[in-house]
Amino acid sequence: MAYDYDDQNIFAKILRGEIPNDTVLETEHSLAFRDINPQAPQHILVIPKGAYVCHDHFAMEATADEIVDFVRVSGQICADLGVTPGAEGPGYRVMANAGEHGHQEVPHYHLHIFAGRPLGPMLE
Ligand code: IU
Repeated sequence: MAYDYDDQNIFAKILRGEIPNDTVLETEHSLAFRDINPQAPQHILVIPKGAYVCHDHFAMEATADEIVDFVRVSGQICADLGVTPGAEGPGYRVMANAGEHGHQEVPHYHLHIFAGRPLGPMLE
């Protein structure tokens, strides 16, 4: 796989502190912040701090530490929101867009977490 990472993308600027964000959780390898245009009462984006373009890029080239940190952050957010079915919460959705057919708008890997309302069927 060969990915050209555009370091001028908006999330790269957020990571460099050039643009403000509404941070929910930050760790050594990951940052989670509120989506600027929320599609649900809770809409949080989780991004790795590393320069990964999309899900498969991250999954195949990130270190084990980065991957564990990222997945744990996503789970911690769900727990913090109180939406986990394991604690009798109402549930949530995690989703990652990739490339043109996936309708990815920002070319820095990000996981969407949606919660706070019934989310309906997965695809339009
Ligand atoms: P997508 O998966 O690449 O389509 O999602 C990009 C998301 O980034 C989308 O939900 C935007 O509302 C969100 N976003 C943001 O939170 N802050 C920004 O400055 C920009 C986009 I530009």
